[in-house]
Amino acid sequence: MPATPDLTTEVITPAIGAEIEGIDLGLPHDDDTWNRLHQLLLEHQVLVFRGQHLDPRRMVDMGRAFGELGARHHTYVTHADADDVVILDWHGDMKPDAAEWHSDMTYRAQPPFASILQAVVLPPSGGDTLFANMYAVHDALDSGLRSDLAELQAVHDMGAFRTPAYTEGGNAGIDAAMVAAGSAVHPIIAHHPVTQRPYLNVSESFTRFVIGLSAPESGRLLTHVFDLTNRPEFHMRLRWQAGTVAMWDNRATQHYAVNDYLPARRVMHRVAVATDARSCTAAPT
Ligand SMILES: O=C(O)CCC(=O)C(=O)O
Repeated sequence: MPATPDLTTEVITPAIGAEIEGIDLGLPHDDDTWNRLHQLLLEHQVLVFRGQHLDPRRMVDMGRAFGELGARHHTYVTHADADDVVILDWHGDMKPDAAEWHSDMTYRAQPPFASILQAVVLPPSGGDTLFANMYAVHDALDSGLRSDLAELQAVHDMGAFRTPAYTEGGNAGIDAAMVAAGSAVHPIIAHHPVTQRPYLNVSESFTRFVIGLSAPESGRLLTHVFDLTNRPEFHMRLRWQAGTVAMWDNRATQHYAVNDYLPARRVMHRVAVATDARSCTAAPT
């Protein structure tokens, strides 16, 4: 095992993200190193590691250093060498499905704690990913609205993933996909299980309806808070290089994969870490 690496941290924006240098994630590391990375993840919410080129099995090992894997996505294909690695492969006239603000799989009662994503094939330009700090979005809410939202919960479901389900199977296809993906009610303002900080826990991809409101009231309220997530002062923008690995804390962040590169090809590998081994807590409720 290599000596505990001397990590260098470069903050990406005041809101969110840090590039971490001085570590080869393809090598085994001691607990101190993984603990340090976990601490950095809590602090910066998104960690970016350049030049890693991880074999899918090493991505799995990295994920397992943080917790149990699982919560595989209901539609993506998995890698032949490691079925905990899903492949996101977009090209030609396909319609990439992540060009919307979201936190991963919040239509589940226990969404994954973190995701690890590696760029494998990139278009000549474009294909960046934006990340938003949802603590900061919460903190920017008007105080009256914030206390109203603190009392409310919302339903999350699979959102636009209905389209491929319908195209492939009609009404029955949607019903089956909704059952497979499930739906979940979460508080609109959740508390991070480790930092205890409040964050805004609704996304335009997956939050459908505010419990207890009429449809127009729910729509107006959600549109208002989705608009806040769009403000660039809460963001970082990751320009990928092949072999760049990013890890994000799925609990108080959202991300948006910019769809500006087709028909060129973009291939990413992703591992979802279901539980946070260091906090023994799985769900951001
Ligand atoms: O492809 C990307 O940059 C992000 C993909 C994504 O949204 C996800 O992994 O949840």
